[in-house]
Amino acid sequence: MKSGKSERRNVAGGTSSGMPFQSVVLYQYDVCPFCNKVKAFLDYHNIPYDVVEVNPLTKTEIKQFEHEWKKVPVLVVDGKAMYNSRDIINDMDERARKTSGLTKRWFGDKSNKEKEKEEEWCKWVDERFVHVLTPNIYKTFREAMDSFDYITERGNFGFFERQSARIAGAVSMYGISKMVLKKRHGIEDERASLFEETRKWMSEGVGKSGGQFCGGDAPNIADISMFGVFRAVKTFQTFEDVCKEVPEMVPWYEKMKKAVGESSRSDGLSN
Ligand SMILES: N[C@@H](CCC(=O)N[C@@H](CS)C(=O)NCC(=O)O)C(=O)O
Repeated sequence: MKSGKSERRNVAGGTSSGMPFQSVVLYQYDVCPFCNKVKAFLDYHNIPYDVVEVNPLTKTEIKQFEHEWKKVPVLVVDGKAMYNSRDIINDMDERARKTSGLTKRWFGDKSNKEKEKEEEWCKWVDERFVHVLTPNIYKTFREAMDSFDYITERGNFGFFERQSARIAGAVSMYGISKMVLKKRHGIEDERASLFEETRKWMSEGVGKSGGQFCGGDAPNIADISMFGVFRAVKTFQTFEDVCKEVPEMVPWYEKMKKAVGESSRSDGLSN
């Protein structure tokens, strides 16, 4: 789907709106939760970016980077590669704050208490929520197949690669999810854990902020991260089930959707 923002996007050639970056390129897997945190952050700040879809089998696209660990996301800003979603977002946030022309939504200064809360929930998203969410998209074999239909459609696969990755991916992730991921993260019933953690986010993360977001009256980085992670699975059964079982999450998600706005990808695709 094309985004209405695309006409003012011109990453490779720089931008006309006082952006401090000439070029921002995200190396990603389309449904990777960590990549989706970064995309939500860039979209929120209207930072134009190019996307390079990495082939998860060969990883050819990221072999050029020197980092010892070959994971996505990698964000390359004016030729400098950055790794690890939280570091990427923190670094970009720092730059966003220094550049008044950059962001349409200036956060204002955060108190130490607000920063601590933001950090605590960002950590929780990375270390708990993402790991509870992932086995859900492979919960049944049907869901694993649906997930891989989507993953391989949006991902960077050749025609034959796609056909084999669909089946092989669904079979292996269905098994890995049951035998490894759930055990590693102490999950018995993946949906029940997901509903429980989503309720926790709403009651403790958002609920105790005194505002509509974890950040209070405006989203903080934890809101943006959580939104990005959910948005990655918005077409999946998992998301539909969360909306049904944890209905208090829906108004927050809708407000976040509005706050983040359309995608600022230069290819015009929506996230
Ligand atoms: N802590 C890292 C985790 C990144 C991560 O685990 N990415 C996964 C994709 S969701 C990955 O690239 N795994 C290696 C692989 O696919 O081989 C971050 O926040 O960026």
